[in-house]
Amino acid sequence: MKNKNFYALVESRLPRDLNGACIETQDGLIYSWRDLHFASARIAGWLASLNLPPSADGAPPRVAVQVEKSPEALMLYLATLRAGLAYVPLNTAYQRAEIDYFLRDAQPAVFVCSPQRSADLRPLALAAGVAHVMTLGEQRDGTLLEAAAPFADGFATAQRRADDLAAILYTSGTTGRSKGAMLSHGNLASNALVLDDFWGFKEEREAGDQDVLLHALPLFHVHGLFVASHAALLAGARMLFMSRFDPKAVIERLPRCTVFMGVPTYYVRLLAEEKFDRHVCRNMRLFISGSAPLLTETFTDFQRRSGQTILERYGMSETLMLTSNPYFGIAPRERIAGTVGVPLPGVAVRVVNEEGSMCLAGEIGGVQVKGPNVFAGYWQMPEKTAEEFTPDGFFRTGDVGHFGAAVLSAGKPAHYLTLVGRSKDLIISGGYNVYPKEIESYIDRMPQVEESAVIGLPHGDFGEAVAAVVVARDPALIDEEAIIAFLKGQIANFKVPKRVWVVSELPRNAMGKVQKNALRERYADAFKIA
Ligand code: MLC
Repeated sequence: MKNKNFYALVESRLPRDLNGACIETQDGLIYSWRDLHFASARIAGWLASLNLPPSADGAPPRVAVQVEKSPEALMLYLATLRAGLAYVPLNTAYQRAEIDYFLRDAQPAVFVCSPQRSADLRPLALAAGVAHVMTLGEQRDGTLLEAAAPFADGFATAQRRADDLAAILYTSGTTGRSKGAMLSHGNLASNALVLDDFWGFKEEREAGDQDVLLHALPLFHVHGLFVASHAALLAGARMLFMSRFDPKAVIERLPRCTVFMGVPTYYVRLLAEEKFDRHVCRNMRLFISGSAPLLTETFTDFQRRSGQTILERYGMSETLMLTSNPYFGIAPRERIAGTVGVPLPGVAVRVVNEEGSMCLAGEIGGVQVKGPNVFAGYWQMPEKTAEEFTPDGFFRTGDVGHFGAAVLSAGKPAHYLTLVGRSKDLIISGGYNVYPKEIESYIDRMPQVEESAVIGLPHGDFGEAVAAVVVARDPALIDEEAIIAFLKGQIANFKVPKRVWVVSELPRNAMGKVQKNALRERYADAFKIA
């Protein structure tokens, strides 16, 4: 039987010359393909030596990881797959209470955190039942690499089937409780192979040209961990790793690169730099944007300044990549601003109205998807999983959109998808999803608070910013500062409202439901778009 472990695919694509550069860090350190392959073997060897048993339901043991970005963090991810275990990446912004929830929910056998957070998180992890707590720092420090050092440079990648669990990605939920999206080796492989072709990596490789990917995204979400890293790994492309996005450092490195991927905030910040121009982008063949809507204004400004047409694509943790504007064979203008392009090969995308019938071109409805890239369900939430799938196996994305022309966007070709909103109450800030319900539940815990409504407001830098409107039991007892101070340290900073208004009551409709639209209108200019 062919091994469907995602790492087996990576292995089959390793460049012939293993001495070639695979990752280059900001400090100028160069890791070869051999380094990547050997070091991931040693970590996989250590993981295998733990002899971790699968869960009672057969799920592979989990390895939860909250570490800063580094080549070793990528090696740890690959090692986890090689050893046949499931990877659970956690945002570095998550605070104690959030980590506690994820550890109790995922029940990992191994937790790896940064050395700086070990004193705080180790007791928490042990109390949650984690057997092995290790550390991994940004500078090759920590206990994990020490433990892995004695193991062999070779490791026989564990045999896995396509539908075996490879990773669990936590996404916040409308109810405030995060859900773990279970992705299989087959999900990862099918999406990576499609993108290899669709975005021209394969063509470059076959032409003997080596792509260089400027990797500025974090390594704990689909975009940076799967889309970007997988593209480079399968293409044999060199990655220039930046520990975090910094527009000036990106501009310095762009002349050596061919591909860049980012969230819209990255493009807005690049445009704010005087030095960003055509010359800087002279060797670039592709800029890709995703994870949040790209404003038409950013798309056109970018085109004018750099001569490059951003390719916008659409995906999510549960489904990996779904649609993309075209790369090949079509004039750049056929990357249409405001659309997320066409369904990727092998991915079925349909727009369905409230009666469950397919929408006509231009008619707005719920976006549903099916394909080898779509996840199997939410970790230990069979009911939630059943709710989110239709009887014929399509996943309800929660996004609302239309194919082709619509009143709002006349003239778009019939097979292009445009997203116009979300059926779920969700804010996307700088590429991170924030569910208002979760933030409201924290604010409502303050004894001085009667109730709260959390909304997303237009923001020049983050696209949308989180804001809260709060009704106090006694307005003299609480203010914006106190509410923000209460939230910081409990939830990740990107979820903390950037503004809070204390009011006497919230607007409600006849049914008594809070009218968030009215609030969004009232405070629309709070973060005036630059
Ligand atoms: C940081 N801050 C944010 C924020 N990021 N606030 C709102 N939204 C965000 N996204 C806050 C910090 O908490 C801090 O607040 C202040 O801003 C400065 O922090 P920072 O760390 O210096 O911020 P910065 O490094 O500038 O980060 C901004 C960013 C980053 C845009 C570079 O958020 C980022 O890299 N985003 C990418 C997210 C991503 O990878 N998404 C992919 C998801 S996958 P304070 O109060 O402490 O000052 C997905 C699927 C798909 O969605 O299809 O791709």
